Amino acid sequence: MSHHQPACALSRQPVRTLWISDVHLGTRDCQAERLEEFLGRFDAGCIYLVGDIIDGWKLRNGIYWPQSHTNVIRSLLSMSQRGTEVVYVTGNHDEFLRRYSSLVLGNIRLVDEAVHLTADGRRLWVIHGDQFDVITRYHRWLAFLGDTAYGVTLTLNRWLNYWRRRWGYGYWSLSAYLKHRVKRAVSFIGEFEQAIAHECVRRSLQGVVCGHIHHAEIRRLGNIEYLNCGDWVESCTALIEHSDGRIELYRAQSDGDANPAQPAASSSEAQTESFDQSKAACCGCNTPSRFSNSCLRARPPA
Ligand SMILES: [Mn+2]
Repeated sequence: MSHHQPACALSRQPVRTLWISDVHLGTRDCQAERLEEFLGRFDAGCIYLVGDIIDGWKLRNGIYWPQSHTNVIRSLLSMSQRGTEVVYVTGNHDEFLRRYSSLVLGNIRLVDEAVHLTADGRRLWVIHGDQFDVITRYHRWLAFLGDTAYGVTLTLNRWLNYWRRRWGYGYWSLSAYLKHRVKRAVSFIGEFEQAIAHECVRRSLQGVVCGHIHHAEIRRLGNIEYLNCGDWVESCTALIEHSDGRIELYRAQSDGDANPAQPAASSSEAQTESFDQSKAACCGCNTPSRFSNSCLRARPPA
């Protein structure tokens, strides 16, 4: 477990917007401590919670709700008290909230989707994304089944990393690895991205910020900017908009060191992180690469 050091209020980095998704509060695999540490680093004008923040599917099978999960909610509420606008975009795991959509509580808004205007004038669609996943949309039973298999992988992952830690190795996500291999192979991610980008074109928006597939990424799909927040179950990723409208993909490093500006250290784990980072910060190519890592080139400055 990482040591929890609440950032001093004065040292919070001012940013225009934060996006996080797929936190899955109410499940054992939610990395709530790391999220809370992340939230404490920034003073944001607006934060979008891009769905699957509270996992209603898991809460149905008995409550799992440790203090760290309450702390995340508390951090979000105190951000809103400090003046951060909070937009909660519902996802499929928190679909129980969808019946309250368009609820407004002070500067907290509950919506099914939103349009965000960046500092440099781009209009981005903010939506969880399950609406574009044929599996969750048309085969709910399959989605539940997949959810169970996913849960098993995450449990294996916890054990694996317990032993890796004991033997002095860094954190390594089995489920992220499997998902990358398997889902890429069945072209799940590619189709999801294409479908969502297509809808952006139809709505004449410049891009989309979504979550759902637990795969953080910033890439161009034709004329559409595709931004995925990732998750706080495995990868611990978020999107940050700076005051000039530039959007950055943030990856929390394990064990408390979460400074994205820092170059990777020499441990094997840090190398994995920087490998992922360069991949995520791609890319000039328009074709979704399903079987290769052809997106390893650095992204040209926008
Ligand atoms: Mn989802």
